[in-house]
Amino acid sequence: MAIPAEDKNQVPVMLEDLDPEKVKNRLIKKYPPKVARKRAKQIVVNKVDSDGTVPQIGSNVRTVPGLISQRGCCYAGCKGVVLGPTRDIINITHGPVGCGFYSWLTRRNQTDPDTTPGGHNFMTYCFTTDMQEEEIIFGGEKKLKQAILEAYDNFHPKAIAVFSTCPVGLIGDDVHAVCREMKEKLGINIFGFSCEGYKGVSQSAGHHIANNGIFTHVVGTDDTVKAGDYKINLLGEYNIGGDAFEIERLFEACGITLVSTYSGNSSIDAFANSHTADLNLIMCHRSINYVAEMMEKKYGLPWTKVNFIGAAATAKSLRKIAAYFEDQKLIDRVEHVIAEELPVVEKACAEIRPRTQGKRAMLFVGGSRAHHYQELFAELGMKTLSAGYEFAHRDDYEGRRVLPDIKVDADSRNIQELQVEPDPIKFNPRKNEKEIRALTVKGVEFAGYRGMMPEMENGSLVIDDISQHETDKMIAMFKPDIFCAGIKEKYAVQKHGIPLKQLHSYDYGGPYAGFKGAINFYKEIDRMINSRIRDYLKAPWQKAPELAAKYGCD
Ligand code: CFM
Repeated sequence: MAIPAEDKNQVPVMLEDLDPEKVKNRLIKKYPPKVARKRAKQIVVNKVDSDGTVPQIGSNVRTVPGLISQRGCCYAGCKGVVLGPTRDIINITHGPVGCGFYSWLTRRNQTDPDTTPGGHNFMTYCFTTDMQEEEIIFGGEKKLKQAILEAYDNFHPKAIAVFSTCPVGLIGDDVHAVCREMKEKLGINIFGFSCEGYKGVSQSAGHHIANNGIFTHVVGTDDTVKAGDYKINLLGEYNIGGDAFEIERLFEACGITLVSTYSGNSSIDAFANSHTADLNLIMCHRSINYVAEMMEKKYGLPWTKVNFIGAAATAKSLRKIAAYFEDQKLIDRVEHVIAEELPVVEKACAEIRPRTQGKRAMLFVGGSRAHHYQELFAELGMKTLSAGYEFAHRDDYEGRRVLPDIKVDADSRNIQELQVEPDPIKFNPRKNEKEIRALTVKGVEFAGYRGMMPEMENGSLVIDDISQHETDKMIAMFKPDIFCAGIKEKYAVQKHGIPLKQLHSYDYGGPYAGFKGAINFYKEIDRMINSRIRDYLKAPWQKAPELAAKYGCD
């Protein structure tokens, strides 16, 4: 079937009716040859072989200048994503005021305010050195020391972290030396991050830098062993829209002790003794796999991948935890919780599903949600036509099995890899090799992640770091029923008459994790795709066709 013209009257086309290679060519047709060649590597027609191998996808490479990308910067990944949600560290942005101000409270990472005596919650504050020309010329270290001192005098926090913005790297301020000096002077934990916005190719570099810093300066500094039989850490869950609250509720119901979450609803004390837990669970592989790997090497803590997005995935993840601890009491309690909660979710889904069945979604988000949210859409009987990450690496697409084949380029080499050795005293393998093997046979896979592509249908288009141009083309060709992305894309997409669900901030909704979250999501998607509001709206060029020529593209 020929690819139809992209116009307002176009009826939705099924991807399976088209040759996906032709669709791909349509996406890159307008680019200059060099750009088209580069983008062609990042747009892949999915094909899953019987052993789970998928085609190679270009990812974690520089965005072509001039293309409108969804990506953020290294500073955003470090300060905003990984360290930002922790309530009781004073996070000082060393840089011009805009970097601090625009990264303040925009991610909807929620927290318990901690109203106990001596408890801190700095989430509602924005701390920055507000660099001026004077510091750019004569250096900003003096002002940074002053800012640390002022923050300390006013709040007496347990810890202060300093985040470098672009100019800091350019003028050569040594934030680490300043932090060491002030740590000595004030006697609290103070540490810095060289997470200048320009480092790496996206916020992914910032995740890595944040992981290194938290591991070096915080993890393992408190050996207090908490009470509880089944102690876990939840890594890569940031409590957007209250997701972590719902997951915490489930852990509590199951009798599982959560030592720390990296870093939704978290406190620095929890990171400090997170090495005393017995299992690391990874939600978002992209942003935090480094901490899991380093904790395994240094402390002997195994990690396993979980997913609490989707009702079935939630039940599966809870069962996985129970299987790991090999205790019938826990297994029974988890089964009891699932038996109590899952039918309620299934009932809600069954009511909504007739209205969502067969509808089509596209997801272009971050480094993990474009995968996880496909679960919820599948539960609603919906199809994911196309999906992609902004900044993920090949292992997030193709699975960790490709790790040895990933070529480390100059941009990645720029980000420090910590050399981690087993701790001479604290290293304690929680399971021996035999136990690990036996559990693997039972389906508890360790240090593994299959990636997004093996779980997507053959023929679906996987697009890394999608551009605005490609987004417009995809929408014009396929008219999906819903498009998932973020605030930067939201209104451009909605001008096509397609509802956009923000999968970063959840718009104003959530939680979407766990059992209760799944119900919230079903209802939200039903409301969005079955709203008739768009049928009543006409753009000026739809009312007056002569305007189409004026505003139309190719
Ligand atoms: Fe992980 Fe995230 Fe994501 Fe991410 Fe993010 Fe986010 Fe995201 Mo926005 S840590 S990779 S850097 S799941 S902020 S909570 S929603 S892009 S898909």
